[in-house]
Order: sequence, then C-alpha cells, then structure tokens
Amino acid sequence: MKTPFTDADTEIAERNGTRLVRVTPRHDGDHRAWFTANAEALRSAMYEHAAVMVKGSGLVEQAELADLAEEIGGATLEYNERSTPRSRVTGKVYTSTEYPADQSIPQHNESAYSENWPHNVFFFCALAAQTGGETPVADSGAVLEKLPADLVRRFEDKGVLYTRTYRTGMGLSWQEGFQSDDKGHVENYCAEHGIRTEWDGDVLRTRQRRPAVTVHPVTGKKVWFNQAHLFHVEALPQAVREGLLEICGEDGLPRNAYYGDGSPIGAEEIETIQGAYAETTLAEPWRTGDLLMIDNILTSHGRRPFTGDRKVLVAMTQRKA
Ligand SMILES: O=C(O)CCC(=O)C(=O)O
Repeated sequence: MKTPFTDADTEIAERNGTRLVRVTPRHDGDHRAWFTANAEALRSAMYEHAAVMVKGSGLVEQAELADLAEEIGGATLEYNERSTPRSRVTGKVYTSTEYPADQSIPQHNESAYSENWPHNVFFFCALAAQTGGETPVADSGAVLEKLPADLVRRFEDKGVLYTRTYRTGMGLSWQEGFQSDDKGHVENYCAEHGIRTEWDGDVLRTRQRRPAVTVHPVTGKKVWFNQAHLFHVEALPQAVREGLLEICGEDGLPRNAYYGDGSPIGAEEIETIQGAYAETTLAEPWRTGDLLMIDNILTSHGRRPFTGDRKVLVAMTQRKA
C-alpha cells in the first residue's frame, strides 16, 4: 500500500484484475477522527486499487455520509440528468437505485452517459439485506483489457450514441430525469451539454454522443467508461424487450445505445462486453455500517438481487483538487 493506513487491519480481495481493499478500523470509538487521520490513505487506495470498503465505519447519521464524502472525495453533487429512480434522503445524500429486489443492476460507471459524472461514489450500507444485495465492483481497466482489440478500436473511434425517450409511465419522465417541470430549463441544460432534443407534446426524445473509453486524469490509466451495454435494448430480458419494441418501436424506446455515428451495436458485441464485466466482477458481502468508496472512472459498480429489507445510501463527489 503506497500510503499506509493508521490504526487499521487491511486485506486485499482480488479477481481477474479487480482489487478491493477491506479496511477494518481499530479506534477507541471516534470514527470521525479515524477518517480524518486516514483521508489521504483512503484517497490514494482508491487510485491504487480503485475500490475500498471500510468495514464497520461507525457512521450512523445519514447526513454524516455527505460530510465524510466531502472530506475524502470533494464537493458533493446533485443527482441530475437521471437514468434511474433514486430518492433524496437528506441534502445530497440519496438512496441507491430503487429497482425491485429480485433484479440485478448491471455494472456501470455512474452517469457515464452524461457530461456530469461524479469522480467518486460513496455507498453506505444503512441496512444489509438478509441474503445477497452486494454492490459488486469491476476494474474499468481490467474490463478494457478483456475486450477484443477490434471492438475497443471501433468504440474508441466512434464513441457511443445514447438515445432516450422520456414519457410518463414508461421509464423516467423528463421531469424526473432533469429534476424540473420547466421545458425551457431542460432545453437550456441540453443545449449546454450537447444533447439534441425533440418534443412530441409531453414526450421528449434525446440523443447524445459520448466517448466509450477515457484516461484517468491522475493515474493516466486508460479505461472502458460507458454505459452502452446497459442502455442497449439487448440488456433487457427478452419478454420486456419484445413488449417494449412492440409498444414504442425502436425510435421510442426509453433507452437505447448505438455507435456514435448512429450505426447499430450488435447483440453479440453487447454479450462480449457483458462477458468482460462478468469475468472481472468482485462482490464483497455487506454488513450494516460498511462504507464502500470507489473512483468512478477506475471502477464500475452494480447490484446483486437480494431478500429482506435493504438500505444503501449514496453520496457522489467531485475530485479533491
Ligand atoms: O444499491 C446498490 O448497491 C447500487 C445500486 C446502483 O447501481 C446505483 O445506485 O447506481
């Protein structure tokens, strides 16, 4: 470990290029003092290993998650330009994505479809599920290395075109997606962020082109950083996919992804990407009170299905200058 932790036991879990550092603090009850003393070590462990889980963090208050995230990461961010349902808990602390317990959430770098993605993501387990419910991580550089060079080259050259149709009752409405009831506000936001818009009454279609691969500004590491495999219609279970295509047509799907020039991404390419994630994903069980922190460029996250009640909160931050 380049920057050693003080008053802590550390172990490193590893799977095919993904590493997660488990840190168990040893202190006399003052968890905030422990975090302050270890802030630099936690930051550098995220650069070195990408994912860090502090077991038994001592956090109890929901608002404290934002304070800790600001101390270790940077300024906390609002969840704007949403693609999944989350609720604000307090300030800039949100629930993690509220999808049904029996579903998995595929690995993704948070908001990689947007220009406004967070640099760090902090997940706090306020209540661990009875079974399952892990938040798996996968190293974005390891995913890139697993992918065939010709596929990476195509994606790198063309980027990804994300298409969305916001309508009430099917996926997110534009009001929820953009957190505003004002079409003018949405238009301005989209114009500022290179998003093309098309209105049909209260239905909004958007198209935005983003890179598929990026380079970490601090470590210089080149990584796979996009959500093509999650937006693509092939990511849906067959029955849902067929139903949606029948009702909305390809142009009206709540979400879809193409190559940046508008040409189709094949189903087998999506399968190859899903396979690279599957090979590199590491799932650490949650215990109530654990805190997972990741560098959002270097590490993707997802969610495993679960039973029982589960509450995971999230705070997203910029990078400390
Ligand atoms: O609930 C979790 O563990 C993570 C869910 C997720 O992928 C997200 O909120 O982006």
